[in-house]
Amino acid sequence: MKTFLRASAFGMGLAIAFSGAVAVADEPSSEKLKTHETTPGGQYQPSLDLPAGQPGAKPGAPVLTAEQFTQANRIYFERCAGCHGVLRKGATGKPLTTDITTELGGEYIKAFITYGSPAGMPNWGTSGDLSEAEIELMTAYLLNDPATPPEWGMKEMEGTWKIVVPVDKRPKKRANKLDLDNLFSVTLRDAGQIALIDGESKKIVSVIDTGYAVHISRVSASGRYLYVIGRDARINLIDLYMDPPQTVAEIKVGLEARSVETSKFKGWEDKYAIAGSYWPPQYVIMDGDTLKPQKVVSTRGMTVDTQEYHPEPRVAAIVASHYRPEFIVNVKETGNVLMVDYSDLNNLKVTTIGAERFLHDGGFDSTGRYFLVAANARNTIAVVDTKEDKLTALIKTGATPHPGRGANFVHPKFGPVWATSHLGDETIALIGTDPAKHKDSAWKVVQSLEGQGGGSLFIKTHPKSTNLWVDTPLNPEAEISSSVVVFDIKNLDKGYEVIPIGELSGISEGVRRVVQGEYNKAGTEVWFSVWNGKTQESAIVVIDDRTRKLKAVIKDKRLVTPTGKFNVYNTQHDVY
Ligand code: DHE
Repeated sequence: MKTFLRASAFGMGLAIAFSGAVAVADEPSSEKLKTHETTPGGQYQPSLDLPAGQPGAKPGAPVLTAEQFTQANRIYFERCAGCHGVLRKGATGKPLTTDITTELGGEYIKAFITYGSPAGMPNWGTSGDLSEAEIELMTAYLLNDPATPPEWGMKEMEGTWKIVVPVDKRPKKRANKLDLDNLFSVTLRDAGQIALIDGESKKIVSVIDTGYAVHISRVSASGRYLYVIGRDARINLIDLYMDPPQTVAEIKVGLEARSVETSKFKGWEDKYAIAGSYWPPQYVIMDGDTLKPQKVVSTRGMTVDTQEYHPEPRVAAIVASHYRPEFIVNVKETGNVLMVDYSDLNNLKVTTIGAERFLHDGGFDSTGRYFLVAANARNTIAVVDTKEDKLTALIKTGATPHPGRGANFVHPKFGPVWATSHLGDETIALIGTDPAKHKDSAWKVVQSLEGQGGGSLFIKTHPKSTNLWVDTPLNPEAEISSSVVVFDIKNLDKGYEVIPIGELSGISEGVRRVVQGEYNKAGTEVWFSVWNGKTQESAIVVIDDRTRKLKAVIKDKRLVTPTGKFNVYNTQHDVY
């Protein structure tokens, strides 16, 4: 048993008096620590960057100056809020409200932050991510009441809404000669930009400023408009018909966000856009061609299992139904899938489908009828029937499924399947999706493939391809995180071939994480990002899908931290 007693030699001039030394549990063994440091999940936690006012000092708790509070707040939102919640009421991590932290005591908290826990708390101290002074600061911060970031309603949205090019000043028809169907929108994560890259020539057509740490791009039903959302909840509406394509409207829909989508049901094409936010927990429906906000709806409510109130359930993936005028909104912490009917915004009808907690990302089956979404912290895939608006199944897969939008193909034995890889283990789960013709296989894991390791984020194939590609960017082994594997769909039992994308890029510096395969329109090439640090060289590596050989390496000093890539045609038509 070890007690953690450390004098408060506080680099920031903050003297914290903790009431007595607290004995804590055994320091984890070095082997456990190693496991913990190298858990891919620990490296993939949401970070937030929210402004929040300092609450009054809590009686008996260490006092923080405004400067210290601002620093602690930033660290909390960047490192902790993703798991412990903005309001510190707990999410995938434990609650950290002051009744609990006071009971635990300062020394215990310090030790926990320093060493982490095998249950999933990262070892911020021994990993070198936080200095001793920062850990002292965070401990003092946690002994005080949490800061509440501001709400963001219609007034704030309207205050940030900007029409850059009014609808009547935009071209009536396409004004450029680009092959729009085969254009790629590439996230330049740390540059706060996207690059539009021509699929044929592999040349950058333009680089457009967007929100901070852009997350995803989505394309309107007609293919004209591109919606890009940043972590700072800023949306750029880009008109692909202009020469060159450019931002025609902008809005900030909250303080933290990840998802944006556009109406796709027949008769409603391009009419509306929707964005979901992490903070405040809400979604907003906007006009599709201007982003004018029309309806803001909170997602606060009861959890699906224990039916307790959750104050900050974040909006994760959103997709547009092909069967009804509905958006499918996945609420992470409550585990509800909301079918939001946009045909009458005043008399808004929302069907709440109870699924499973911690919904994150997902995609449609090949028919576009069923939506499969990962309840990642529950090792489950939830299936929703978007025709009947009902939960179809909850399927246990491996540890922390992370499909992106998943991959659809016809299995030689089990018929149509949808696949997901996993963050927490090396398996790839194939789930039968055809209840009409392959009833016995439907909504079951019909086969589990073994990939090269955990830390996978995205899996991809194309209707014209017989390859199934699996990345592993968060695997702790450099060789694995800088390569991908590919399976032959016609002969899955043969195992995989490793393609060393990082090496093929010709880049020798950095970790060269290889992330997210994306096909060109024809399904003949697959593009991977080689994602290095902001000041290092990154690239996009294009592989010939048939031969699995290198076709091109796209390098350009403007390609700063490329991550997600969205082929216009495939994104517009939900091809994956
Ligand atoms: Fe993502 C999709 C949330 C970190 C690249 N990411 C999504 C979606 C959500 C989400 C909810 C689904 C959106 C949709 O379909 O509407 N991502 C989060 C996080 O909360 C998390 C864990 C941490 C954070 O603070 O953001 C996170 N994501 C990352 C990354 O670190 C990645 C690898 C690099 C990056 O650019 O930030 C990353 N996320 C992506 C990509 C998609 C995505 C490329 C879209 C995949 C697709 O094929 O549609």
